[in-house]
Amino acid sequence: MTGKSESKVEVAKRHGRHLRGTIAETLTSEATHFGHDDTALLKFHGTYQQDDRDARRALEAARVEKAYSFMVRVAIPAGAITGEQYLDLERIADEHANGTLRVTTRQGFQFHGVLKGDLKAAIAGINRGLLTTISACGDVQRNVMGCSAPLGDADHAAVRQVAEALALELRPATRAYHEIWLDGEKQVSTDAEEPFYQDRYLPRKFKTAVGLSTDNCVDIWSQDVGLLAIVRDGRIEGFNLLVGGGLGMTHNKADTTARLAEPLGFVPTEHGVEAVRLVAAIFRDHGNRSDRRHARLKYLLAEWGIARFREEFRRRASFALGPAVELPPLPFHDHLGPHRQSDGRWFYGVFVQSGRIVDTDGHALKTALHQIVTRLRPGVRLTAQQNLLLTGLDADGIATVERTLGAHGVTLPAQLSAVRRFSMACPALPTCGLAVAESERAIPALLDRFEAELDALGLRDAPLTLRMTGCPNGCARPYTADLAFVGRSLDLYNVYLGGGLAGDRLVDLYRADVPTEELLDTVRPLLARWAAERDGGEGLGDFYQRLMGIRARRTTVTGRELPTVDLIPLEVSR
Ligand code: SRM
Ligand code: SF4
Repeated sequence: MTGKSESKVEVAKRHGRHLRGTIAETLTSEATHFGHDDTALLKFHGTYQQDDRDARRALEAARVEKAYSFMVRVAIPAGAITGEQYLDLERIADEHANGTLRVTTRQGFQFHGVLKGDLKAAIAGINRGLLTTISACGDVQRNVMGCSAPLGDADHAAVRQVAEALALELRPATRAYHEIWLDGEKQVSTDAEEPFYQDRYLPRKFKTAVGLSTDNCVDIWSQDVGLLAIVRDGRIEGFNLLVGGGLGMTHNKADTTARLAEPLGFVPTEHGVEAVRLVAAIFRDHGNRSDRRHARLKYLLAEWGIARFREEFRRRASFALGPAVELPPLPFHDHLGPHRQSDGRWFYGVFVQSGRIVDTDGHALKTALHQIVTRLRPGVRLTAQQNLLLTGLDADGIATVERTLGAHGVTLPAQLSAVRRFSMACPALPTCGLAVAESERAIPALLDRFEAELDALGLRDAPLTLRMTGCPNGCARPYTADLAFVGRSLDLYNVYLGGGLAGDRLVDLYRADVPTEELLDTVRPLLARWAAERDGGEGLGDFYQRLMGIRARRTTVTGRELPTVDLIPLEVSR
């Protein structure tokens, strides 16, 4: 605690009677939208009040109310659902939202454009399919990530079990969700209702992932807390517990930082869930509750240092925390295309650009997936790269998947360029209330241009993560990418360089305030040098680091970085 006064959101939580507020009353009233406190509480229920940013100016000029609608987020531990659940969600998107489904960067699904009158039906429908939206947003543990590849081996199965156990362990206990959305019996809120979260929940969002030393597909270093399973001979020997990662920052604010998690110690397998609960409890009791900009766990780590945090953890733990296991850089797999499961069946990873499942001209991904899932009833898994895996298929099933995708104009993974395959973009405009620039709508054209350039340089298959966001909050994890464009204001981006697929190094600010049209030009000389001088399979971020003579792994970036000076002129050396 800081001794300063509570932030407004803290007050709303404390007065909210364990997430009830006046949500139920507003829901049945004529009001078109919710007030401030309810809007804060609604997030814990998995929904954000938004308005159409494209229409804002015209409505304001006409002195008409904003065009309100809701984003609804489904929390799916380790991104695993059944084919039936997928079809349910698709139907809800058609009946109650804007007809699209969006795979998120944390392996959840989002609906956009849900009107207030549809909100209850949408959330109730999601629950009827045995999924939930509670704690998909809000100051609680968010969707627990875990490698979703159904390889069928012991370590992948264990990751999913731990992710599910963690989700249950830290799910809010309040009955408010059932009362409001599922017509549960009304109860009076008491102090005993939330034994762990109490009346104010956590100071801020809390993000957890279960990773594997054999695959960093969940970007484990950017999480508040990571359980990194140490895998030897296909068995998990325990977890390295990582704490204090987080990517959001604010432009020009040096006291806001993106930060990678650091190892706290080694935790025996059977204590993994307890370890995360302990970290959450320390955060609950000591996190900043007056300034939301500094309320994430990473700022407590920065303030205390790892040694004090470890001491507090040991004081609370019922088990011995060992020294973290030293690991080489973690490999990364995107799981796209056909892969064998250990039971002899197959799974197929489908590329979903920016996670958006929609039919557009000549690219009918939504229809293709509908046909495949209806016909083959595969399992469905969502990946942290906004893609989707279809599981439990036989060899004929793989052929059906490829044929159906091809017939609907969906490019198969083997034909994708690396820059497209590894790309990610956040939703930004027109739904995100915090966006200052385009992202999801801008990235297709940008990728077309990058693809043409990289093809010409012979770099079509060279590993390159290009990530784009409409503001510095970091929702598509730009600060661990090889190359990132982060919105500064409409049509202007900061260009970052130097991360990579391993996700264990943060970027440098390379150029500030670059117009959309000049993004490619800005990095063109560097791409040319990468083509001419790259060392074996070296990725762009690694090449950039070598060029700049940077050896150390960079673990923090602040909102007030200066652009990198070109230490070496960026002409192609001959
Ligand atoms: Fe995020 C806020 C979308 C992953 C950092 N994020 C938002 C909101 C809810 C905007 C808002 O507060 O009004 C965005 C909704 C936009 C829309 O229209 O849908 C939004 N975030 C997303 C998603 C959908 C992006 C995507 O392309 O998939 C991701 C949902 C994941 C999920 O299923 O839970 C998403 N957000 C992330 C990540 C990446 C991750 O978690 O691995 C980050 C960076 C990691 C981190 O948290 O530090 C991230 N989002 C933020 C922040 C900055 C938080 C901070 O402490 O600095 C905000 C702003 C905030 O919380 O105030 C934010
Ligand atoms: Fe919105 Fe910014 Fe997140 Fe993009 S990065 S979804 S613009 S909050």
